[in-house]
Amino acid sequence: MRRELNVLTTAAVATVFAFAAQAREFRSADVHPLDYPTVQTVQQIGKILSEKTGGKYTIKVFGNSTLGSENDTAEQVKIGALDMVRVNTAVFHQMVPESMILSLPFLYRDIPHHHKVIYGPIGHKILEAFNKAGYEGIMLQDSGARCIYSKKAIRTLADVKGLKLRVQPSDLWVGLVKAMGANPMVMPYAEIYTGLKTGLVDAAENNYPSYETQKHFEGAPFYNETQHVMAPEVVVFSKKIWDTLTAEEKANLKTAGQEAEPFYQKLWDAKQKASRDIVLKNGTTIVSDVAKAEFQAAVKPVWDQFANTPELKKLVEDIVNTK
Ligand code: GTR
Repeated sequence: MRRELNVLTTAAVATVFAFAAQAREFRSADVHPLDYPTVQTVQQIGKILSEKTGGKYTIKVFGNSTLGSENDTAEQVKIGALDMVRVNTAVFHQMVPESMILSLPFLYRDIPHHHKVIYGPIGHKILEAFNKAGYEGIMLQDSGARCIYSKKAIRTLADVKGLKLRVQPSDLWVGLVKAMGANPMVMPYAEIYTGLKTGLVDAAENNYPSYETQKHFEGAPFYNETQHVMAPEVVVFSKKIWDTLTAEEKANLKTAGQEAEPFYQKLWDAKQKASRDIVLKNGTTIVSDVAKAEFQAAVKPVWDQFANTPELKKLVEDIVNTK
């Protein structure tokens, strides 16, 4: 009996070892804290994937820019040193121009229109385009409407003239802010807080959750509802590592991304409201009477400047015509 048990135990241990040798934890990076909707959603994709693969694959997210800036981590993913990353699509504007079109200023009629585009056939097709740049697109995410925050109230275009305004590293962002008459200052996300505090920049622009969680309100207490761009986030996987997966594993990852869409949106909607409340409690002045038509007219030329091929123009048309 004792001997049989020993044999059994050895067999069980061998199975566990065999499984452990096969089991794989994908590593993903994010600039946001671990309780932020983008991070929680990549963890959720990991949960779904683990269920689909009987525990073979899981995902661990490293948040708070601990693995580097968005550009650095995207580079690591490209060479296969990191499995995945969640970043803003700005990182890919040059590499995957289709992703840039999603961030054209004042592109969407309203939030439902934005959701139809990013979570519908157009968004899923754009995810496919990441392939040519060395990535596999897993999921797009609504990132709300970005607004300019500053040390003074901004209501008209004249108020932004000459402002040193932090932008993400992308030609579209630089062009957009120049078209408004401000001075674009490219800088990584993790440096904005100090930039605002030391006066290296006068202003930045982002959604409520970023403004709140990074405490940018401390250096820029006016949140001006310019709502100039809805710039989606994207979760991408390394093509180098992707190519080592079976067809079934690839399909599981893709579906896990799509299945996580409603999970993300629910967290995001709640976070936007909560962050708005928090900044108000911390003394932020929300300026909502912004002359948006003026901003819209000033940045409209950016559409033609960046949607500069027949394919990209057609994509803009398809987005505008999405009902
Ligand atoms: C946030 C976004 C980040 C990053 C950041 C930025 O809204 O979630 O991925 O792009 O903005 O402005 O750098």
